[in-house]
Amino acid sequence: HRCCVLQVLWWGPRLAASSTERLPTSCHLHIILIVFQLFINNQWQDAQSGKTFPTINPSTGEVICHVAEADKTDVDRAVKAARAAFRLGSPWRRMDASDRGLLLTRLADAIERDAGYLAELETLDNGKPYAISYCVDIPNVVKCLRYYAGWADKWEGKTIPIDGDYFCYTRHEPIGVCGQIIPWNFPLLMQAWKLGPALATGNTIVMKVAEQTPLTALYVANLIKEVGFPEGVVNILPGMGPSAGAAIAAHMDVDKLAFTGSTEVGHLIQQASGSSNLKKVTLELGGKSPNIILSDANMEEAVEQAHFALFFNQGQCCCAGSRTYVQADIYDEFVERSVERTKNRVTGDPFDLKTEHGPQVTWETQLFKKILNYIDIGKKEGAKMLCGGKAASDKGYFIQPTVFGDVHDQMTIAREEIFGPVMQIMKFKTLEEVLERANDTKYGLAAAVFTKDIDKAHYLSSGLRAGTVWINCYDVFGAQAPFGGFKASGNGRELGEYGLDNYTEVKTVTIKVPQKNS
Ligand SMILES: *[C@@H]1O[C@H](CO)[C@@H](O)[C@H](O)[C@H]1NC(C)=O
Ligand SMILES: CC(=O)N[C@H]1CO[C@H](CO)[C@@H](O)[C@@H]1O
Repeated sequence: HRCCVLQVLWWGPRLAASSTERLPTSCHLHIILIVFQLFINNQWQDAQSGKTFPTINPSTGEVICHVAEADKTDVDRAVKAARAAFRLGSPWRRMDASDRGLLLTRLADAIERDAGYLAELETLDNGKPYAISYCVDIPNVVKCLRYYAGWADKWEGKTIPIDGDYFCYTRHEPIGVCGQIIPWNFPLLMQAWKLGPALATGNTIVMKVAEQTPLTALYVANLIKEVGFPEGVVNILPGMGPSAGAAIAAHMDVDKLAFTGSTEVGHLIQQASGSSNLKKVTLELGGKSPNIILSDANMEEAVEQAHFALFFNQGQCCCAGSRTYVQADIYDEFVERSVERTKNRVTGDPFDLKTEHGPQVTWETQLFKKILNYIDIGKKEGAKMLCGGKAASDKGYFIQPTVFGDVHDQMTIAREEIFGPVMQIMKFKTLEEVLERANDTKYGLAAAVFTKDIDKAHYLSSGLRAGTVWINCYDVFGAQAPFGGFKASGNGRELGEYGLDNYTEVKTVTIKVPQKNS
């Protein structure tokens, strides 16, 4: 294997010792390599400044390794490489669409081949339970890339019958150099959501990965090179938002920016586009998604799904069901059962296959401490804390799964995105009332309804102002179905055929058709 290796890490033996079921180890030797530099033009490079930053294991608070830290000059280098790769006549621009699809398929195959290793790395760096990394995140990464591989040679324009003696058609062209900024809650999956549609449509990429969780993306960079993507098509930069992220957002030679993260930063990104080159911006931002449980719902399933809707991924989901509305006549029973379920949530070492709940990703004030602060505010504002409420261990960034009952709509914990394992349960009486209350938020990412009554399901799903509505389920994603937000939850859609639109420029070509043979 010809990659340049700065440091080598191997956690294999440690995992084998801590898990009963050893997952596939058809691992090839080269998959143990990971480089902690910037990936620019298919080469591993140090940051020009020489700076590095530590990435932390959230289960222990210990430093895993130091990673090169990109800033503006490195972004410039990466954009130059991406621009050169996009030039007309370049190998990437001349490549058959079917071959672009094949490269994506091969990337999916390589990720699948190395799934065990990638899942270990994801859990080490992010803290999510290994069973989730291996059984949820990685398979969805593979499916997403395969789905978009299929689109590469099927994304067609139209012929249009305009008036006059003209032949008019549209071409779906790539937008160009795409900046992509991805978050730390699903590092591999968010990387795939961004790579898939951008590459299927023939763009080139400068991707900033989250400084909290850079490792798996760098590993995937290796695979991108291995499967044969031409130089400069994908460039991957670990770095900080205010330096590397801001430099991409304000760059005059970046044609499009796709960002997933907080609404706060979404405002900055959109402004940076407005004050630079009006690059196209798609945003997938925060949420405070309502999950509405009607009294006719299957109680056991509703309790389990509402629990999952909030606590999945330690509550670190943009679409978390963080306002649980329960109809008055089943409210008491629902609350009691939810508290019981939450107390039984298995919290601990994410490498233990029984663990449901790992640590939060970081200690930084904006995450771990912010969550504990929200819990305090909840108590002060008069919500009833029914379980949890504290840090769960003195080592690592664990927070006890926490449930609040008797929450009112105007309380801070009912309005702001907590992004942690804190559940808010509210009571409602009528459907009209709950619809008004559910929509009364600046966000509009997702919503859910639990009921056996199809009329009620339709009434609520058509009235809810959200990009995704789940009925009798939660967090069901498919690469085929679009995802994105109404209101301050974002612009544009990811996944599905709709996701291709936001990586495409439509070019109208009109040709005069002679009416007689000259
Ligand atoms: C995303 O694509 C759709 C369909 O072309 C378009 O209407 C929309 O404006 C795009 N959104 C953004 C933010 O680019
Ligand atoms: C605050 C808000 O947006 N309320 C709306 C919620 O949705 C219903 C039905 O679509 C509207 O009537 C409300 O105005």
